Amino acid sequence: MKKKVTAILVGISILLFFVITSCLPSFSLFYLLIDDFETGMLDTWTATGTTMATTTFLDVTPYQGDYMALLSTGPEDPATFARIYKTVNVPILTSLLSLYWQFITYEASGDVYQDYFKISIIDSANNEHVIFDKAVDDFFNDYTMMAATDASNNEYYRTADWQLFTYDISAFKGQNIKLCFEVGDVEDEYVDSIALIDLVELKK
Ligand SMILES: [Ca+2]
Ligand SMILES: [Ca+2]
Ligand SMILES: [Ca+2]
Repeated sequence: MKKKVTAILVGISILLFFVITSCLPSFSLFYLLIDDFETGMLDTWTATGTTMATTTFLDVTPYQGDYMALLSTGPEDPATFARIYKTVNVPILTSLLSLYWQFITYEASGDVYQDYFKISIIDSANNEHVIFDKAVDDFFNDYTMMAATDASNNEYYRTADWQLFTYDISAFKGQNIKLCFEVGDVEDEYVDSIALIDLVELKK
């Protein structure tokens, strides 16, 4: 009888565990919201350069909710790069890093000013794994870039829409990693580029 009760209690506990973990996505072993920037702050990130959570930038609004992260190589010269990173414990049952991004640049294609946007993972042994790294010409070659002008009538180009980026993060399960985003000027300091990021998640 005692064994039967114990078995039932164990069964109920397991059931409750799965119900609770599926109802509380941010505490689940299967899911971790790294950031959707809806607090309006980047205070959980270590930041260098011009970085912020913002509601709009030029003609772009967030992919999700009211806020997105912005990293810019401007506006104060000689701002040359911006970076944010945070330490994340990768839940053992997640295998996919998923996020949305846009790249905006005042540079033109086919020149030496190959400003870049890079995403990297620094593992628990402090090794950097670059998982996304594109420069101005890559964006023009690989994506639809739209031309527009800002309030000062300066021409800029931007990816036509939010882009989904996913990466198989299985190799880092259970580890404390640093997830880093960086945008940088190349060759000059004065013509800037901007990366926008939203809805950064780890999924099953
Ligand atoms: Ca958001
Ligand atoms: Ca530049
Ligand atoms: Ca700059």
